[in-house]
Amino acid sequence: MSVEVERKFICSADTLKTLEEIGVCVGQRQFHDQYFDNPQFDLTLRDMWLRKRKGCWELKCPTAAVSGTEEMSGEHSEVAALCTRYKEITNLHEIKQRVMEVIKDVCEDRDAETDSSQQESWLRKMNLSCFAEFTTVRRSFTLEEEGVHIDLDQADFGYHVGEVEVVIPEGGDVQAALEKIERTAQKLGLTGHQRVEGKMHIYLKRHNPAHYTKLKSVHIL
Ligand code: V4E
Repeated sequence: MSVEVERKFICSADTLKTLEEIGVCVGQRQFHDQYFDNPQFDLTLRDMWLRKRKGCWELKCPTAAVSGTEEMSGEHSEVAALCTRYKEITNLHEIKQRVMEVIKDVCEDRDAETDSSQQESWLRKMNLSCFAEFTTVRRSFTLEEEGVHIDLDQADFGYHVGEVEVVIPEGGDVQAALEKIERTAQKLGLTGHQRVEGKMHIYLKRHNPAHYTKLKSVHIL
């Protein structure tokens, strides 16, 4: 299992120019994301994000609380505050297990009526349906700094956002990842001191403001 440490940023014309100078564009692709939850939003209210992209499932979950040995110094805590950290689970069996631990309302009869999409009967059993979907055009860059990946996303609802990302193994060196992200942010001339909103923030504000407000009130968004 891996952990994604990531800082989002708004990509100004100047930032783009710098990125094109110091980074290598490794490609552009387009994908459609569908996010799933039950009617009570039991997953997202636990900061768990179940997604299907290009036929593959992924569950992003919060990492365990910062332990004593991992405590951040002042400088690191500032960087950490701008970043998110999520465990990424891509094994479908494990995803189902994790989701089942949270969703108590599992009903074996729910798929009795139709078997048109038998493969995904687990979604019906757990009463999961798509609550958000959008298409993204993504340009990806790498930098000389090892393990740093930069994506520039353009969502089909008109939001542009960049992210500097470092993926580490579970239990890996979070501080080293934060340092790489900080060095990259400095090279790109990023100045913001507040977390930048992701695509989901903007999508939910527009399409499900009540759920957006709920997630904000419990500090998940
Ligand atoms: C974790 C999360 C969501 C799932 C999507 O995560 P995100 O990294 O924003 O999307 P994307 O398309 O870049 O995924 P990738 O291709 O890197 O796998 S939706 C909302 N969250 C929580 C969240 C948060 N609380 N704060 C910020 C800044 N971003 C996401």
